[in-house]
Amino acid sequence: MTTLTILRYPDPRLHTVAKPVVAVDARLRQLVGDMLDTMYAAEGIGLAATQVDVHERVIVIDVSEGHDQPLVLINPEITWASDEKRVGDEGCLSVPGIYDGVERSTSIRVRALDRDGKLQEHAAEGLLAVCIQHEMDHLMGKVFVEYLSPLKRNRIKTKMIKQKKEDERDAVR
Ligand code: QAP
Ligand code: CO
Repeated sequence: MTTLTILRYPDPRLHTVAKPVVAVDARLRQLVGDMLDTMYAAEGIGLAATQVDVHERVIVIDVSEGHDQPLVLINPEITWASDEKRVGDEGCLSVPGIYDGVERSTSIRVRALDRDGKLQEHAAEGLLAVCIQHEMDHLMGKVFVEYLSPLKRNRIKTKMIKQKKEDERDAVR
């Protein structure tokens, strides 16, 4: 079991645009395994490679109750998104303690390679659809707080910087 360090907003590396994966090989499967370990350890429901400072198009998600249904999306592309949208509260492992409303399509279709390199198409709605859209934003260098007002975003930024300083102080104590 290997857990990776999750970048915290406002780290500028979170704004890197990820490149397509060129081969689903042993190195990539190791990355996927480490990302799943990291997501489960942090009690998250989704994690994009961008958040662990790997700038390739890889996402892991598990919205199941038992945390036993991992979904791995490599080079994901949204092939359809409903015009119907809804505002729902989101959080992010890179912005701990912050939750706010974001408008997303309620239903989507996504095409992606799985961890065996096989092309799959998934239909998603509800929390899964929201989570896929949230994680795909990360691959484009976008963090959910960027949908909020500049006032809210600046408050969050200040809070995160203060929290980081406190964490660093606690680490040497
Ligand atoms: C994205 O986020 C998401 O603040 C995944 O203290 C979230 O796994 C999509 C987490 C909600 C749709 C709805 C956040 C854990 C986990 C925190 C996460 C925290 C501990 C966030
Ligand atoms: Co996130």
